[in-house]
Amino acid sequence: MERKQTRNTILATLTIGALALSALPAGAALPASTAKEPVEKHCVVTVVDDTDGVLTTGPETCFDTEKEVDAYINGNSIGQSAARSGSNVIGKHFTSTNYGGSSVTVLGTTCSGGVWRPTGGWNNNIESAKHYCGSARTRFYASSSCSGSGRSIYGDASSLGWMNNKTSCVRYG
Ligand SMILES: [Ca+2]
Repeated sequence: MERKQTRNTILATLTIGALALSALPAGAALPASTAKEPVEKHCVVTVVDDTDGVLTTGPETCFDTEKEVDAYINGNSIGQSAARSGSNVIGKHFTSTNYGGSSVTVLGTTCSGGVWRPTGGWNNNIESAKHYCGSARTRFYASSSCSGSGRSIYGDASSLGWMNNKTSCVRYG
């Protein structure tokens, strides 16, 4: 009896939850033109702490375009592209293949083996990456501790292949 009541309570909770979820799209009631695709964003995160090789990044600064990211990084006017050398970029990751979708650029100091854990919408979402670590590799792991099997790149990668949408930890160098 008690077990059944518990089960009914759970079912009721699930039903309410489902109703709440199904209400979200209807409640959005956006104009058709803005309801099609998730809006792409291009963000920059900066390493603010490196303790024992774990890179902690500060709040995201996001823009509508990559050009704005480049300008932000270079401190130049919008329209100038970022120079790879001389910047502090240690990685740039994209949520779709072929450097598409949204992007997150990681500003750090060196590619000396530090690890960064993608947070929020970046976690389990990376599918391509541009490489900024010179001859050092950048390695993508499914494990949030950057252990176990991973996929290494030594140059730009238009697809992470079997690691697409699985990265929870990135090691630079
Ligand atoms: Ca993705």
